[in-house]
Amino acid sequence: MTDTTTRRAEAPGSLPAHPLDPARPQEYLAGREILAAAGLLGDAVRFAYYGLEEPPKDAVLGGPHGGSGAAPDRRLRAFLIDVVTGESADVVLSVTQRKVISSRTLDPLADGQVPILDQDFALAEEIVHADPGWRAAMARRGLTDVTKIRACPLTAGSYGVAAEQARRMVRVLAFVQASEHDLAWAHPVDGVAAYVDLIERRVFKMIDELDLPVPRESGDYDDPAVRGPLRTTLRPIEITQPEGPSFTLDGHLLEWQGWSLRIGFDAREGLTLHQVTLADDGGQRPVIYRASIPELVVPYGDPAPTRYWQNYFDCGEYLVGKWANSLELGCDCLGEIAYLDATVTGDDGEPRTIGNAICIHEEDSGILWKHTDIFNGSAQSRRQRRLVISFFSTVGNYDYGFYWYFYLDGTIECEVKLTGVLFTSGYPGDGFRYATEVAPGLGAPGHQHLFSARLDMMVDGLANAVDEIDTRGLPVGPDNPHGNAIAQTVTRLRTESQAGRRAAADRARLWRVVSTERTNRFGQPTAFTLYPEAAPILLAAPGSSLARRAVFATNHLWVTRYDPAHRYPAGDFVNQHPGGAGIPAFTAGDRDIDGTDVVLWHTFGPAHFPRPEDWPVMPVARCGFVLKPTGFFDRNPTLDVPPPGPRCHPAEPGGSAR
Ligand SMILES: [Cu+2]
Repeated sequence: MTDTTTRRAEAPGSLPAHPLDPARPQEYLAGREILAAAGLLGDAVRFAYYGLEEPPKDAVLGGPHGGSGAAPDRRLRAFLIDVVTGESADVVLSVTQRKVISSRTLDPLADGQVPILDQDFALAEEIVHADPGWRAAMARRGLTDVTKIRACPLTAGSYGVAAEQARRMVRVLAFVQASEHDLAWAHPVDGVAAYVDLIERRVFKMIDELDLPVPRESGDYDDPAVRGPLRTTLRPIEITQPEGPSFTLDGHLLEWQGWSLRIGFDAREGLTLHQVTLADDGGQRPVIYRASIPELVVPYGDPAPTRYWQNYFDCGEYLVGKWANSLELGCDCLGEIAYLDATVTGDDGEPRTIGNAICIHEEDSGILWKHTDIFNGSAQSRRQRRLVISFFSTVGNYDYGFYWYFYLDGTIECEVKLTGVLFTSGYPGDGFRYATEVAPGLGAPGHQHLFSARLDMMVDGLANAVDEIDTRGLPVGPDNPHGNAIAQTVTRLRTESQAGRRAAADRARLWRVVSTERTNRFGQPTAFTLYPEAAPILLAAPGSSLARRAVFATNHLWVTRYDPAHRYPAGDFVNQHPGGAGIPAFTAGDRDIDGTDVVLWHTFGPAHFPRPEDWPVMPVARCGFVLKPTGFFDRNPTLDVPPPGPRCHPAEPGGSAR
């Protein structure tokens, strides 16, 4: 194997070099001491979230890394919960000033709950295993050995039920794991849902409505009896870069082929990209101030009384970054790889470093451009390359790979790879509309994966605006007598209410982020354009609980004016939140967004009705979006890319390509 690791970015003990660098282990520890000294850490207090409180943009851009002035405070934000009383608080502290800056006690009815804790996984199982009602429900199904039943703590949502709203609760579904290596997802115990109060540590309600047999067929794809013998016909593919990669990584600053960006990582959002700029005219031109996927909701479409509430917000409720995988060279990442570690914390606020969490490498990406000219005989082709920054996270049954690609021609692409194991149910029989039968008696309900990308744009500066571009054929008329006319219509989205938009595949709808200050040689604004995939938005009914809680997913695009407090599109506290937070609150003021500092919120992701081929482990499905420079450059910026090798030069027929 020729794959190699180029370098590690830094020693874990070194001091932060930049205000946007992720929080370090010693900062988490110092922060915990500050919280303890302020009396906020009793024995029963746990950290449901702990991460860097990024300084506001003006403090970064005006500081020593962007201009003049002092470096901003290093601050951390903690969501604390007392697991005996249930009281939760949102606390911001300054490591620099060694003090608590703010602390607010949450009101569960208005704010909902802090995210699921690590300990809740084991606790939920312990609680149902000890509950006589749940044991009786299992026994009725012939399941008397509860040690072989796995329980999932599933976020409860908010359905206006008084007995639920003031509690910190999860709903628990069960799966049989007959042996240590059995794949439990293959054996759902459908029809039983236990509602668990995590503070009282008891089952307060049982739903036991349906009696489908537990599907028996093994889903253990590691088991030779299930998968069969491994194929022997694949010959090696080796990727070599004998002179090393073309990027440099200095701490968290990554530079490649004119691109410059900073890499961050957060327990809630996972990978974050900062200060993305492109070299041109001897300087670095800003493109994006910050890009991340701060929310992801997975709503399931089976209306069964035991499962209608299944919709998981994997960032706001489960903290997708906390579940990042340690990536293996030669397995997860091929070629000349640089890794960055990520540090998150456990329930006790103790730092936990995930080695090799972020993978950085360069890839060949096929043809960049190519032409054989029929007149001058020039035959030229160039190879496209991309810089890949990625991480993988396992949230329960699913695994998500988050990939950001930067290309030689200025294109930026975000791709999410969805894999892992389907969430399963019993399959009642032919004609059942809400699931696919993927093994005998085993259903996989239809669902969506709706991601929200937060793109804090900065195209050639802070003064930006967003245009919606539609391309349409025009009707026959005096200007179009033969009916062949194709035209673009450009509509400026002037206010936040106007900028709640849906994709339109039949019009090739695009959204263009333009500089309102800089123009290109044609006098047109320099711009980057968002190309959406136009998959369905939220399919849950308007007026449903989920439509209130995931307003962000009811459009493909929102545009807001930058506000440092607007970070999460379903609100800061998502777990059991009744709705109305995030996007609807951010846009309530209907601010002017023409020529200001704008943030785009882009919803994307598949409506996933599973196939039998998605079982027992799902081949990667892809979704994402693309951002392309549009008049940002005055012409193709890759004419200077050299031919890939001597054989790519034909024998000088008509001189070099112009
Ligand atoms: Cu899916």
